[in-house]
Amino acid sequence: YVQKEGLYSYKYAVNLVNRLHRNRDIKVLVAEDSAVTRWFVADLLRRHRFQIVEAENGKQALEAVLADDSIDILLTDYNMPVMDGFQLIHALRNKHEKVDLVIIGLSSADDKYLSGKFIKNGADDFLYKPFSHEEFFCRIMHAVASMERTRELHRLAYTDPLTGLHNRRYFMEQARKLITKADAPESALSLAMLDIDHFKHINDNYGHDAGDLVLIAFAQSLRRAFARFVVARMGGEEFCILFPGLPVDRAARLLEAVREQTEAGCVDTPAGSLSFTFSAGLVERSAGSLDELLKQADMRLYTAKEQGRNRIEQ
Ligand code: GH3
Ligand code: MG
Ligand code: MG
Ligand code: MG
Ligand code: MG
Repeated sequence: YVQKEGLYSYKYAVNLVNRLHRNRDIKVLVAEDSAVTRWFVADLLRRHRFQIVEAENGKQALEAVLADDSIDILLTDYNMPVMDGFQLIHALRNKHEKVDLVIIGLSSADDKYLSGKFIKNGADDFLYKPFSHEEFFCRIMHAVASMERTRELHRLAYTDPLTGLHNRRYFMEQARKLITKADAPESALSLAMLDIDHFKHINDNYGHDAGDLVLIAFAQSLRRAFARFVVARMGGEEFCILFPGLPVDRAARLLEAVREQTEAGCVDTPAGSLSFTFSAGLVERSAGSLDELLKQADMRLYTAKEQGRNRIEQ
């Protein structure tokens, strides 16, 4: 792999090949009214293996982004007919709350103020036209790196490291969103709070590592059974599931199947094969807040425990 300065090292070349391979998953929208510039930019991007979508003006670009959630990066010109670059960015950032989309403005070098205006309107970066290939790729790869960092940060912030399920933070955010969205009285929404029975005994008798394996196995069965719903580990051996669109009796039937399956199954650990059960409190959304709903679910869970465990209280 030769460049002006000489040969790249083997390690650099391998990194580059991997990078190019990953670029295949990244979709870039080029919004530019000049066919020549659009072709030039798309050609550069194609060389780095990006997926490319093109738009001839701001309106087309806006429609493309709204119709296709998989667009990761927008490269936009300022001066375009129908809708210019600033109007486009403004609509995306403010009206449609597209916060994850990386936006890079293309400014002509003869207007020194454009770059600042791009950033103020919500662009992440800008490029003066004409640009060198080197700068173009540096800017794009910088944007890709920052996009990947942000996504990784999101993943870490919303995932429980032991089980890989969503965590409490994710659950609370989603629940709050869904509860306000499902405000129409006809759209049901159920919430279940699950807690493994006598989990302390499992830790005491089989060891903490075996306890961890039980949590992982339980999380796996919840993920499989409730793939369509929001499942989260709230902490310790407590899990919550949100069932948008399901009234309690239907959510109860689904949960009951998992309760039976859990009771009948077992988990293999180095300390031996062990079985466990769980209890759950199940509620349906009424007029109250999320906190009230959680409190109610917790009370029912407490009742399920009092009444002998391994049961679902609704
Ligand atoms: P109950 O049936 O009333 O729910 O009894 P319990 O023993 O399940 O409940 P308790 O709250 O007394 O004990 C929960 C235990 O879970 C205590 C804590 O040490 C353990 N625990 C919390 N997080 C973890 C974890 O990540 N791994 C393991 N192995 N244990 C954990
Ligand atoms: Mg233009
Ligand atoms: Mg407990
Ligand atoms: Mg417990
Ligand atoms: Mg508990």
